[in-house]
Amino acid sequence: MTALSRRKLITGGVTAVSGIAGLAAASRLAARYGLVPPDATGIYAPGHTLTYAAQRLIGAGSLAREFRRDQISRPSYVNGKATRNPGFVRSQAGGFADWRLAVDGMVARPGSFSVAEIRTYPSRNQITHLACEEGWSFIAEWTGVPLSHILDRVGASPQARYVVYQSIEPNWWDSVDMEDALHPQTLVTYGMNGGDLPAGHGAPLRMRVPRHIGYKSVKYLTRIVVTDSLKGFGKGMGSGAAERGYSWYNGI
Ligand SMILES: Nc1nc2c(c(=O)[nH]1)N[C@H]1C(S)=C(S)[C@@H](COP(=O)(O)O)O[C@H]1N2
Ligand SMILES: [Mo]
Repeated sequence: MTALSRRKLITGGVTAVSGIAGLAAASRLAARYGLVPPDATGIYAPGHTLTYAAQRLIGAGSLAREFRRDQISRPSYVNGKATRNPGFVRSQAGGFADWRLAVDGMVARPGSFSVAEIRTYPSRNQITHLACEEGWSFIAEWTGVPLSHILDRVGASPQARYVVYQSIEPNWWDSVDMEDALHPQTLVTYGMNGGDLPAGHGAPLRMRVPRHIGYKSVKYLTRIVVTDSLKGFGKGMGSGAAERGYSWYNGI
């Protein structure tokens, strides 16, 4: 069977049984094809699984909307002040000269990159919408290097299934599957609206995942880990936010 006809078959199966009565059956089918998200436990399991499986099978590869420059929100909404994390404050005082982004896990060439080094990689600009789960949102232009470029550089293993990313703030970490990690709009950003990324928006480096709700765009990025399982990270739900009650998969 070709990949396309296999995908059609699975899509048909998952959606055909997706009425309320079919949730459990859809979950079982999704499980068989590795389409169960890491936070699918207890009463949320069928709903989370169905959302994720349907997105992966039907919405695969789609792009988040991009806007025109005159649609950029001015001023940008900032979710409070910059972090007071001591490591951040110290590094900021030195102009982030000592900030490092460590990239390891299932990679051939683990590395630790300075902000200056990351700025030399091929960059991309995009004007996208960031929506918080609390109801506010803003449009901004983001500049950064595609995560896929960094994964290429370090030689990420083809067996990898997820990319975990961590902030200098211990509670803020998240992960995406390889489809979102390799997505052309998923960027490690250092610029916003034509200037440097402001401290409150996550300087000096921030993961920007415009296909997902705001909390997946983790600020003050310090580490990226390539892995085939999320079990060894925190409570195994793939996300600090998921441990606080939000969904791991929250695609838009
Ligand atoms: N490190 C870190 N990343 C974070 C957060 C945070 O508090 N700390 N807040 C998240 C949430 S809930 C949202 S909605 C967005 C807000 O982005 P902004 O501060 O650029 O407006 O950042 C996300 N990334
Ligand atoms: Mo948020």
